[in-house]
Amino acid sequence: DAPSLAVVGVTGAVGQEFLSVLSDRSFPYKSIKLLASKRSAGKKYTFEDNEYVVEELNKDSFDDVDIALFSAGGSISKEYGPIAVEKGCVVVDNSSAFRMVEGVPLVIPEVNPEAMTGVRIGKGALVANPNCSTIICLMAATPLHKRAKVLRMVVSTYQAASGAGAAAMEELELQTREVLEGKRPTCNIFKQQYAFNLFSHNAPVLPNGYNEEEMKLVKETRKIWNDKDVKVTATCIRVPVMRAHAESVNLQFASPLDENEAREILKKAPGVVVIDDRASNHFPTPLEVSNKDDVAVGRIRRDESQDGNHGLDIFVCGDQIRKGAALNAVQIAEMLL
Ligand code: A2P
Ligand code: 11C
Repeated sequence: DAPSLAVVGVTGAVGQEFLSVLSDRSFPYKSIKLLASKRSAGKKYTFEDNEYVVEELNKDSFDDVDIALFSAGGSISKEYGPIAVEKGCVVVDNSSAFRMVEGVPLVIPEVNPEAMTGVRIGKGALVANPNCSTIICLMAATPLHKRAKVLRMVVSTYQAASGAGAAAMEELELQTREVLEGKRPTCNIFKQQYAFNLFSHNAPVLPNGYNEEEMKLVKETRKIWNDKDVKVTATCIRVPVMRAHAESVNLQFASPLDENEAREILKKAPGVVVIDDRASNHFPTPLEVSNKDDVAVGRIRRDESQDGNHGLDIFVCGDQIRKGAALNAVQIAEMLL
């Protein structure tokens, strides 16, 4: 029997993408329930030729739901995730609420599918979708890690508006227009001007000086790779790009790995495309990966500051809403079928 589905946060940027991805991938379902806040209750969406009315999320929403895709923020996940699990639902949660909880699988299907062992329809469970920056980084770094073992990874991100939700995307568009018209830009989502600017990621800054987004890259990588010793350091920056993140990743390996072999490994990696044309200076861009499933990798080169072939630099771009969120979550749900 096809599962019954629920989408929590359906009016949001990721919620809408859940619907597109489910449809694109012909995900089988018996029924689908669209859930959001009271503000959106009654709103209508057409999905696969049928009209659905958004319902207000409540504690009875998950009666008879087999799989729920959540993307309505961490506090909603914390409140309603356990209620859904109690009712026997498998929750695939896009928030950070449960990622680091022991026993909750944190899954990128191409990277650590084994983490899904024992999770099945009919048995309530939480499964966490990693942070978008982590997913996009590890899609490229993992095939190299499997060959030469990463000892240390230095990540610098260039993160799109979509990571902060639909309202941030709207604000970027509005501000761009306002600035061009010589008006003062509206700053509701971020405290500073976003259009024609960039700034340190808006996540709270912690006592160690890193922000939460940076520490997610550190901790989530260790959990997903099941390697508590891997050294990761990150600097996360918000750039005025609509929906795809870019990341510069420097890798230090235990075993030598030359750039040509790395390029061949990445060409064969599932969910990865290599765009690495030095002659025409053509490498991945956020625009080229927008609305695409694959993560693009380029600038693959030996790190000349490291001995022998023990270091590589790569540049990665991935659609934040798709592989960074909705697609990865739907792929997790597909593993249950
Ligand atoms: P709503 O549109 O009704 O506020 P984004 O990440 O793009 O900002 O989207 C956030 C999503 O989370 C939206 O679908 C939003 O619905 C939903 N959401 C926010 N607060 C609640 C809530 N209290 N109950 C259910 N859904 C919520
Ligand atoms: C961003 N990754 O691009 C963030 C937002 O842990 O899921 C999502 C935070 C998270 O801003």
